[in-house]
Parts: sequence; structure tokens; C-alpha cells
Amino acid sequence: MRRLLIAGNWKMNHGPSQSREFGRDLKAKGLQDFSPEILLCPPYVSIQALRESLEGTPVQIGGQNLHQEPKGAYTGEISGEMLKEAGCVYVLIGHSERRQYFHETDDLVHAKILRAHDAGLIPVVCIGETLEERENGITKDVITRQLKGALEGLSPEIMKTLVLAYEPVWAIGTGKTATAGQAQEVHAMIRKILKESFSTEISENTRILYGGSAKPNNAEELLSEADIDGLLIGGASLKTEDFYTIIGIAH
Ligand code: 3PY
Repeated sequence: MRRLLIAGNWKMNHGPSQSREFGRDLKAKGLQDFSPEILLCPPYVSIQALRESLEGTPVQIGGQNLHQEPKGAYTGEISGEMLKEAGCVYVLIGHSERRQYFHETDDLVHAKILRAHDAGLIPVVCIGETLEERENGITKDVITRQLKGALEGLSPEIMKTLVLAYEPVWAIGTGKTATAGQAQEVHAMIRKILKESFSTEISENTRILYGGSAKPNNAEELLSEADIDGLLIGGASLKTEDFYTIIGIAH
């Protein structure tokens, strides 16, 4: 049985004071009885404020990225160990914005997964095709390449906790959402690839989130699909009301 995970990716939004306010508002709504796992990934500088404001709630905090080395002369970078020390449980890896604007490759994603695991963090590995790739009919090739590049050779121990997020690039920040059917088709394909590359057990136990303009009015439909195990939410996770509504829908 895969437990639903509702995650928010704040990207470069909400500094410490806005994060604290968000945390206080969310906490005030009451979160104890919800069944899905809840995760928020704020900017690095807001991790502490958000964590403190949500103290005593089941909400977990994650980083949006990490460096592939544990420490050293990498100006401007953050290590997995630092995220862990700051209270993070999860870390996003390979978000399409990282791939697009910071030229992250499948090899780098693989290295970051290993580093995250060594630091005691659970990786949420993002994959997804661009509009051009979808229109050219190569979605399956792209997803297979990204999955193999990121996951090949990982130990069953890492695979046991790792989370995947299917985020079609054409649905990110565009307001366009994949239909529940389109998303389910790719999620089922991912599960098949996991079965062929690892095992039936890993394929059945790995949580695959959908991301890409997920919001209150499409959450129910997306979550009703058999292979969608949660959502990675962009814009709608920035508003307490919307995020809370989605958690309620997933409950
Ligand atoms: C989006 O929905 O825009 C996202 O990129 C979530 O990660």
C-alpha cells in the first residue's frame, strides 16, 4: 500500500517572514488527522522559519536541490548534510527547471541521488518530457532515458525510499495540466520500467507523484488514478488555502 504524498515546491518564492506566516496559518487549520504525508520545499533561507512555525505538525520539510559533493569550495551551493542538519527529510532532484536553466544532466541527477542518500535524505526525483518531445511521439524514449540515467545501478536500499515525480515540462508554470488519463498512462509506463529494471516489489512500492499545474480543481481527478501516488504542487502550494484544500482532497 503506497501512502499518498502531497508535496509543495515553492521554487524561488516566500522568504522567511512569508514562510513563517504560511506555516502559522497552515498549523492553525489543523493537520493532525490527515492521512497523506505532507511535504513543503521552501527556498533554503526559509527552511528554519517554516520548520519552526510548523513544529508539532506532521508537515515535513524538503530542500529543492543539493550539491553532489558533501562539502568544499562550491560558492553558492548547499550540501545534503546541511539540509539534513537544517531539518529536511526530503530533497527534490532534477526538477525540469534545474535541467533547463542549470543544465543538469541525468548523470548529475544520479550523483545527487547518491549524495542525498548518503546525507540521510529521501530523494524526490523529477522526470518529464517537453512539449516538442511529446509532439514528436518520443515521450516513452525520454522517460526511459531519464529513468535509466538517474536510477541505473542504485541499490535496493535507495530504491526502497526514493520517490519519483512525473512532471511534463509543458505543464509546468503554464497553467496546462496533463489530463488524468495522460498522466496515468505515463505513470503506468514508469511502473513497468521499474519492474523491468528492478523488481516487481520496487515497481509496486515506489511512489510516483504527478506535478505540473496541480491545483484544487484537478487534484481529485489526478489522485483517483491507480498509479498516481500524490502531487508535487507548484503555484497552488504557495497559498495556504489551496494547499490545505488539496491535502483535504487527498485525505
Ligand atoms: C509546477 O507545478 O509548476 C511544478 O513545477 C511543481 O514542481
